[in-house]
Amino acid sequence: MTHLTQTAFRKAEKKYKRGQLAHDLDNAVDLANKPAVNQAVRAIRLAHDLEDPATVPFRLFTHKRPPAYVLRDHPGLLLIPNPFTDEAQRWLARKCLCDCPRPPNRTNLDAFFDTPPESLFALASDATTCSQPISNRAEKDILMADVTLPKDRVYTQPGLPAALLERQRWCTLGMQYNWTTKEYDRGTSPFDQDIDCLMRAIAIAITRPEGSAGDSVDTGNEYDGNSFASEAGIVNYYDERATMAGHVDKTEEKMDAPLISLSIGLSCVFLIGGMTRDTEPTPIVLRSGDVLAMCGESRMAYHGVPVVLDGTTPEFLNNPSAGTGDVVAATYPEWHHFAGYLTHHRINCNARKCS
Ligand SMILES: O=C(O)CCC(=O)C(=O)O
Repeated sequence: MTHLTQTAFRKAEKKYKRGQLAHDLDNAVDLANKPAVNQAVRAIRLAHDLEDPATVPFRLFTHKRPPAYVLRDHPGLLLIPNPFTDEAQRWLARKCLCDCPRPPNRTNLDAFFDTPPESLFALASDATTCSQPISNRAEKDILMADVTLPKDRVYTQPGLPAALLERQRWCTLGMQYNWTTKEYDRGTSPFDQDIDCLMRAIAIAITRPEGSAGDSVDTGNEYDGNSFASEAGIVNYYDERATMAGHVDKTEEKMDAPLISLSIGLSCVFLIGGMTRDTEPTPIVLRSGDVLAMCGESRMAYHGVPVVLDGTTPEFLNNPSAGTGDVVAATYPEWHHFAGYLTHHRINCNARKCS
C-alpha cells in the first residue's frame, strides 16, 4: 500500500478544517484579539496617507495612517486590520452583491444558466428595490424565468434567484479570468471605478512602508502605488462551508504590483505559505474590513482559505436595521436583505494589476 506524503500546506488545511477549531486558533495570527502577543508579526508604519477617493461621497477610512503589520516569515505580506468606517463596509458589501456580479462580468453560474442583467442578490431580495428598478410584474416574471433557464443540459432543474444566489461562488472584474485555461482570455469589462479608486488608495498608502520607529527596514513592498490600476479582480462569495484550496495567483503577466484583498462579513482563517506546498503556512484570522496585500516575494506564495468562522459577522453588518441612513442606501435593496446574507457569508474582493 502506498502512502502519499502530505505537504505541510495540506496538513494545515486539514488542521483548520471545519469542526476542528476550538483550540487551533490559539496559534493563528489574530490582530484584532491579541496584537501584542503575535510573535509572527512586526508593526510597520505606513509612509503615505490612506486617502479617501474623491469619487466616493463619504468617509471610507477611519485614519489616514492606520496600524499596519508585516509577517516576519513571509516577506511582502502586509496586513492593515480593518481601516474602514462601518458605512464603507456596508457600501462595499452592496457593491459586491449588487453591482459586481452582473454582465458583462462573469460568474461561476454563467456556464450553467442564462443569467439576467440584474444581480441575483437584487432579484432574490426584492426586484422592485434593485438599483435599476424593474417596472412591472410581467417584466419581473420574465427575469425570473430567464434566470431559471438551465444551459447545455448540465442542470435540468430550474432554480429561483434565492437558490442560485447560494450557488454564486465568484464573479470576475475587469479582465475576465478563465478558470479552465487559467488565462485572462474571456474579454474585459469595465472595472468598477469606485473599487479601483479604493484599491489604488491602498496601493499608494502601502508604498515602501517603514519600520515602526520610522527606520527604513525591508518590508517587502517596493512597488510605487501611484502606478497601480485594478486591471483584474475577483469577488469570492463564501458560505459557512466554503473553502478555497491552496494556490498561487500567477496568471498575471507582471507580478511586481501588490495583489490587494479585502474581507467583508464572516471571519476566516487565511493560510499564507511559501513558494512550494512544502513550506508550513502561517494561519491568519481575517476579519471583516481587514486589508491584506501580497507584495514582492509573497505574491508568489501559496495561500488559501481552509475555513470560514461561524457567527463572526460584526453587528453593524448583521443587524437588519443597520445602514438605512447610508448615503447610497436608497439605490439598493433594503439593508435587512444584506444583513441576512452577511450573517452567513464572507465576501472577499481582490484586485490585481496585470501588465
Ligand atoms: O478569500 C480570500 O481571502 C482569498 C482569495 C484568493 O486567494 C483568490 O481569489 O485567489
